Amino acid sequence: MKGRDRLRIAIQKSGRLSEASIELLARAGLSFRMSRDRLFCFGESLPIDLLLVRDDDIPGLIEQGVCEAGVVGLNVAREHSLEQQSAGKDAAFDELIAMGFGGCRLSIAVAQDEQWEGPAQLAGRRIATSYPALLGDFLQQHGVAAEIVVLSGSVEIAPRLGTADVICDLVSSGATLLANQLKEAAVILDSQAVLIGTRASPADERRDLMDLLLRRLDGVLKVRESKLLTLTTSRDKLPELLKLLPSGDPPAAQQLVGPSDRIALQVVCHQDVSWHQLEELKRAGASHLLVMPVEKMLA
Ligand code: PRT
Ligand code: ZN
Repeated sequence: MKGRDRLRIAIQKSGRLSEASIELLARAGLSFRMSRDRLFCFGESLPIDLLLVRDDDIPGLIEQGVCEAGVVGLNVAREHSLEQQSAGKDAAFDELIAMGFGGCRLSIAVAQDEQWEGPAQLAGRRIATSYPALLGDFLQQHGVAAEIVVLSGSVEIAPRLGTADVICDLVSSGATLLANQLKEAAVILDSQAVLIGTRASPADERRDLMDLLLRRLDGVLKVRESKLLTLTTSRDKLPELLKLLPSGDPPAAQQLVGPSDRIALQVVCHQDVSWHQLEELKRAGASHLLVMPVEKMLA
């Protein structure tokens, strides 16, 4: 049978991950033409197309071979893998790249006035969630027997409705919990959007496309996290400053113009540089500190 020569990636059609997924793929040099029914995006710059679907369908679509990769919350990927595991099957996808957006936590939340002392407190209680497999796994790891009440949405109102005592739901700012007189008690999973992809890599042109995509996304994500830090200082302060520099590439030093011992330092840092770090550097003798975003990088 002839292999396929176009790669398909499934992303969320409309929701929290949609815009950021398209934006990241665009930064990796992919451009698309949207079909009229807005279910498909034809890849124009590369033979990589997008399927626009509900996030929960993405793992299954990869398993069925409809697409080779997809962007989902780690919460969705892990829930699906655990479900497959308990049905005696292996998940057909790997978690390939953490995409750096869609950050949230899957957490246990209890009433604000409840004193939280640990998971043992959940024994015998009713816990509402849309993530029964992840919750079940957490309870099992802690040797706790509780009743899992599966709800597909509005989990946070279950305690008020009397259908559960406790909830296990996604939290980002925590405002929803607060509005429902609940508080975050224990984090079950730290989540963010991930690119998942077929475990068995396709034996045709799609394999090279997948490699190219992964390389480019890796580059885009590295650049996004990187900052260029420059500062000036006097030569005698250098040893102390080098100890304080955020982790990054080896710094470059240049003599400043004029008859002085002042030098300029330049370093590509692999993460954001905080105000606190800048203040520490200044105290140790740095001045003219600048932090700049990095646009493109080819190491
Ligand atoms: O229609 P479809 O099925 O595709 O979308 P969906 O409704 O299932 O998903 P969507 O768009 O709500 O979320 C997609 C993914 O975004 C989730 O699977 C998570 O990986 C991620 N994500 C990040 C979140 C949140 N942050 C988040 N805050 N998903 C849900 N929430 C909920 C939270 O549970 C609360 O009810 O948003 C509400 C606001 O949160 P607070 O804590 O800021 O108040
Ligand atoms: Zn969904």
